[in-house]
Amino acid sequence: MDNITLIIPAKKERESLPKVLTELQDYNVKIKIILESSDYETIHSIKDFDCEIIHQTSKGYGDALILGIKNIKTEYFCIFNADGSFNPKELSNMANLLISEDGDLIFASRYEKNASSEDDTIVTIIGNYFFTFLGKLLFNLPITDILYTFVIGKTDKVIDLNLQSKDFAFCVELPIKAHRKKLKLFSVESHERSRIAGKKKVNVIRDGFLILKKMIYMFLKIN
Ligand SMILES: Nc1nc2c(ncn2[C@@H]2O[C@H](COP(=O)(O)OP(=O)(O)O)[C@@H](O)[C@H]2O)c(=O)[nH]1
Ligand SMILES: [Mg+2]
Repeated sequence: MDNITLIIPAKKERESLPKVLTELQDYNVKIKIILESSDYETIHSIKDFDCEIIHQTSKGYGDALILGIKNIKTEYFCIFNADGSFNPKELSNMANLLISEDGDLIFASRYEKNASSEDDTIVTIIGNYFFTFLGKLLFNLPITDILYTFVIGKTDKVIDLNLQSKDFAFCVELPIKAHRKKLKLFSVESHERSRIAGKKKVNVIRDGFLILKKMIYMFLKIN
């Protein structure tokens, strides 16, 4: 797996990120953490780990991922979270599938058969099903969990998409643009763990609205 770079956006994750990086020491992957320079506590918490830190000049989850993508030098990339909810044990299965099925992007899914989430609440389950349904209805997306954004794929293909969303609308811009470019995408089952510590950064109302707006704009081809 030395040809995979994990891009990990992090915001105020001083309790979780060191544990995530400790767990990742057993895996032969390159790691880039993308965060704001002012996030001193998170930066300090990972000073002893072998990973690259990339400082954002702007803000936001999507902004961090776009910056991370621009800096990848390996053939494959993976979007990974700093909160401990993604299990690195799933990486090799995802990477093997990408290669054996000659896919471009694989989207892990909490809603496939034999999948689960310890982090979902009733509200997030409803939201996730709603946005995944909308993705199928408006864009015919062949994925079963549009907002999870535990994604592995080919670096050159994702760079080509020229992604723009600086906020959580990134989660829908990625599969919609990829499908429009006729990339080969599919879902694979995943078990989401609960976050280790710290606070969830997604605000259901604010970010739900931004995501809905992005989907409508993309459907109408406004941007
Ligand atoms: N750099 C950066 N990372 C962020 C931002 N918002 C969230 N993240 C990171 O993105 C990942 C997903 O956020 P999280 O709170 O776990 O989202 P949720 O579990 O889907 O509600 C985590 O690693 C966060 O630390 C942000 O504004 N900037
Ligand atoms: Mg999370």
